[in-house]
Amino acid sequence: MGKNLVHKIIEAHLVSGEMKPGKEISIKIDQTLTQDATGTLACLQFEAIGLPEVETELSVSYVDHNTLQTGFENADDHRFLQSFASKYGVHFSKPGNGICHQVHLERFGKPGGTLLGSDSHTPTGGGIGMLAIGAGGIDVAAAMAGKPFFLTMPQILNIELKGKRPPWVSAKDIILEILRRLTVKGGVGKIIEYSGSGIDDLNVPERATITNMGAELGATTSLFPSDNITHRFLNAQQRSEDWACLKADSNAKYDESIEIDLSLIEPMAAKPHSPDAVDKIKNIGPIKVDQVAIGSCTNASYTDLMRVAQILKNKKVCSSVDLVISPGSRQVNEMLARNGALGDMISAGARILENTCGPCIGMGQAPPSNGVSVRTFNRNFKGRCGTSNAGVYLTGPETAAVTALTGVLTDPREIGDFIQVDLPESFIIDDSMIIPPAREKKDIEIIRGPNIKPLPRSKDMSEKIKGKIALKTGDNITTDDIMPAGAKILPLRSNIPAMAEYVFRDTDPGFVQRVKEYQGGFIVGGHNYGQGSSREHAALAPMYLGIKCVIAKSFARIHRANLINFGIIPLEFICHEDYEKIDMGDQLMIQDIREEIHSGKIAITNNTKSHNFTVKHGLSKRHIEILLRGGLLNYIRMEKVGDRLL
Ligand code: MIC
Ligand code: SF4
Repeated sequence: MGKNLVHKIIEAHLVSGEMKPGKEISIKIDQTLTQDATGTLACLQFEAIGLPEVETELSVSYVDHNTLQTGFENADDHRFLQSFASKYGVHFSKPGNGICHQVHLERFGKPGGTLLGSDSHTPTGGGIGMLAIGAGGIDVAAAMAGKPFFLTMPQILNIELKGKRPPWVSAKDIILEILRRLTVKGGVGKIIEYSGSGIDDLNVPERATITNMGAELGATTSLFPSDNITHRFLNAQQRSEDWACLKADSNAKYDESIEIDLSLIEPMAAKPHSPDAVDKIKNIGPIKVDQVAIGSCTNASYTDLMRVAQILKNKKVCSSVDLVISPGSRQVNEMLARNGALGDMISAGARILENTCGPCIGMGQAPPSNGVSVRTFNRNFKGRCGTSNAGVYLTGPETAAVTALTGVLTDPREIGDFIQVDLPESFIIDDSMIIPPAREKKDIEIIRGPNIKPLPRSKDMSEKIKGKIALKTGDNITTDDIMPAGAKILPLRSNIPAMAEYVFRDTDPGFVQRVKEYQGGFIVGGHNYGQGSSREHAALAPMYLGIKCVIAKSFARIHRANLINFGIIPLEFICHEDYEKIDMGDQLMIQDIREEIHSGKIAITNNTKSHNFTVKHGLSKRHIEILLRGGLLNYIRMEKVGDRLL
């Protein structure tokens, strides 16, 4: 049997372990990416590790999330990040240069390489044939320190795209169809490898739209082969030397395979409040829309926005709709400005925003009360847009643009002939907003504003854990639920004590008060606890509040890793009836946890209900060591690297 592409790339980077699904492996990381909202902590953690310089081939620090400078906090953080980058050998992409994933794809991604990013949409790089994985900031800090990245070897799911997509069916519709079939849990424990004749019709940014939203499937990452289409894209970015032809062997073996006939796909939308609540636009019907937002790392490439501009050309946005457009990068924006497309958008009545994440993470442009917003983004979790009673529909850019004109959710096929937009022969190349690190690093001073507070440190695991259940949740709790974002809270990302005041704000406004009264304790969750973003604040802030264990039916990958990294023990129900039997406020007790944790199963006593039950954890030996030491930072600092003790 031949090898699939994922196995080829992992094999070339394997540091330890066996490539058997479920086994722990570690891989060498070639490149890292951080963004400002998760990057300040990653930088503090790198500093705490204590190396003079990063040890990767390339590390880039992007500022794209927190650019709404309503106070000094964000601007101070930007200065900190820039001085850190200069001192430690990291490239710094200034605010306004674009969204990390879009810029990384344009300027740095390399087929066959590995990329670890402190953002869950790092798999966007899979569109260029890179094994690109999202992780918590501390894992990225460790990779910057030259350490391998540890993960559970996933199963490889082959999605074969067959047939030809009909006109007006976009890459977004393809991934929405996959989400409809597989759900937000369907990719957990898997890497998705795309193949089939259908991929010949998808350019690199379109492939990146699909791998980007693999994050919504819960997949570890998603990957396309690197072929002539990849070569053409890299050539247009004046990077043809970075190209390599990469594909699976013809008789490659996969753990699982599914086929998708592209000719059957129609324009789709994900309905509120989950990316997998997908239906055909024609089935949802012409609901009235208040806002259309086009942009994000999913759908703000040059070809996406050119098609939007062509649809808007010589037309006017409906009087009851607010249309906002945020280009994915400065390169995209400048191309549109120079070829006149930006003028077409402005003339139609679009509000042009910065080249940043913006409304996607609730940094402005919250829809009106009970409003309907159609967005080309990747997440529509309740409240993420900034208005808790608004409904967000996720669509492709064509649907969004047509909807902005009609004022109701509209299938783009209704406007007539398809508008063909090709990738340009060459993009405008201007990397002047990417600042390389200093040559002489020694004397560079790190500039810290008052918003940057020292990292809270966790302590060694105690002998026994006794505490109350501070919250019991249902399935699919997101990290946006645990640690909300938005214009008010995001600026506090470097200040954990301040952030901790907002944990579970929208899900349960009484949580923080209660957990303080309880002096910490337990959280109980359903399936897929912690899906969504990579923000380690969703583990660090509960740790700061004294949470010791989360017991859930199952966990999302990155959040589980973040819990371990910050010394919170992720435990799983063996018998789901035990989940039913416990309630908020119950007092739980785990005796001899330091001993018991080695056995894989842990006995818990519910003192309130006089009930005993057993949970499992599936932690590796390394995870257990990390937890015993109270978290990854303490663990790394104890480890020897060569003959140095960090
Ligand atoms: C998101 O889309 O939720 C974010 C904001 O990009 C996060 C990172 C963060 O919380 O800073 C992500 O996807 O990892
Ligand atoms: Fe930014 Fe949104 Fe992409 Fe997250 S999903 S990186 S907030 S554009």
